[in-house]
Amino acid sequence: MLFPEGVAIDGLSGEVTPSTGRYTKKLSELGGLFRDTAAFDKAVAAGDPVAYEVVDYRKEECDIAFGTTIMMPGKIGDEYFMTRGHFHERKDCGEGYYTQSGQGLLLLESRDGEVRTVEMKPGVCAFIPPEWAHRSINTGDEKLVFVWFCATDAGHDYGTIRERGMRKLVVDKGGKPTLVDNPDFA
Ligand code: M6P
Ligand code: ZN
Repeated sequence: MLFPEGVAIDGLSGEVTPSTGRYTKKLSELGGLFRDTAAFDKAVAAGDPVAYEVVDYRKEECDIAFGTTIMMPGKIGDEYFMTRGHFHERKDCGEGYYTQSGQGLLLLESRDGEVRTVEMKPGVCAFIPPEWAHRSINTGDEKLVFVWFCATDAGHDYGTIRERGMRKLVVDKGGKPTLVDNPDFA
């Protein structure tokens, strides 16, 4: 039987207490994500920094799960540190991202090619509808910390985005995050 409990979420560190799992994505695990491969190789060789960390609170016997994502600031070429991006395997599952600290941009793309962005800033909860791929991008100089919540069995479909990329990129143009066409979009 599951029992209720309060879960503390620290909005600055992203720590979840108690948590049920966590993983860290180092830059070297994100090969193919950034266009500037020379800058990527250089950053990996120079210490392979952590790009983001995901902490979760999930119980397989329950339909909802939540947790945090802690994204480090950084850039590879003119692209900011970002998550891999995914669709959900379950076609009826959306997600919410409630930003607690930092600054970012959520890049979304529907199955039929619509593109939208939602600003990620403290106090804003982004609604991610089902069948929209989503990638979070830390456009600031500090950690970007947000709480996510979705169905426990929503599932991650990474293949689609990994194989053909997203239609748009968010790049630093003169210090401003700017949405541009992805020249490599297949
Ligand atoms: C959010 C949630 C997680 C996801 C994480 C990292 O925290 O959507 O489910 O795993 O971002 O994103 P990705 O898995 O695309 O690298
Ligand atoms: Zn998701």
